[in-house]
Amino acid sequence: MSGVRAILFDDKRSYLHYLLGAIALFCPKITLLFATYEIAEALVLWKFGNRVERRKDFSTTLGDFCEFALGTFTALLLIALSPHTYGNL
Ligand SMILES: [Ca+2]
Repeated sequence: MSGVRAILFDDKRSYLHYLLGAIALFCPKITLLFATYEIAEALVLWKFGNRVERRKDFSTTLGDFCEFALGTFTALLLIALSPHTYGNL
């Protein structure tokens, strides 16, 4: 079966990605650092890994970005739904 797959929460670092995504809402520079790290990691594995590792790494890298985005989305949602925010409406 072909297509693009994102493997989410595949290891313990995934929770760190999620947390970093939430923190990035308050410190956007983290997004740049995270993206740089993920792209560098993917390039190293693409250059030196075998075919299976390359395909798996693309899915896990995409998953890492999704975890990060989910963390940001969760933080945004919690802020939007907090009573403090409603108080300002
Ligand atoms: Ca992951």
